[in-house]
Amino acid sequence: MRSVVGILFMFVATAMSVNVQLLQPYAVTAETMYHNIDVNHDSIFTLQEFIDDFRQYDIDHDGKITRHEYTSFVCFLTPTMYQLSHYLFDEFDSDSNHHLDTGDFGNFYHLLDSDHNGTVSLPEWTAWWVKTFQSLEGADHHVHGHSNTHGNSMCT
Ligand SMILES: [Ca+2]
Ligand SMILES: [Ca+2]
Ligand SMILES: [Ca+2]
Repeated sequence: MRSVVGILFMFVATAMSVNVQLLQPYAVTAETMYHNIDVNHDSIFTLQEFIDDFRQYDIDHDGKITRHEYTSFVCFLTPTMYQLSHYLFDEFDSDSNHHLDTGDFGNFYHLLDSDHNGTVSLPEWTAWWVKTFQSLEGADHHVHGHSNTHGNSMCT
């Protein structure tokens, strides 16, 4: 399965509980994700590839991905990743309007494009994910304002 979160699942599918440290080394995990989302393998991850990747989460095909759609899909794939999926949703929902759409994907893409040259390179991609994975290590301690109690604590 080709998906950012799907690739994450490959690394943690055997975990009994959410533990982002199982994704270490983070740079290797991020590089694997980059190559999987770069569908045409031209070593350039485009905004369109990112949007296409997320389309599979839009269960009712209304062009928006709600938290419920996103986390339900994660539950379906790998229940052990359910809690982490809420943190990732918050990261992606850049305007905090509780659904993901092309505006969020554009914002996210430009956030990763740290040298503002219009494309997200592998080093730019890796830098963001390593930083995010490291920040999620402290997620249980509620360190940066994100609640870990959105919805149910486990898949139902
Ligand atoms: Ca939808
Ligand atoms: Ca949004
Ligand atoms: Ca760039």
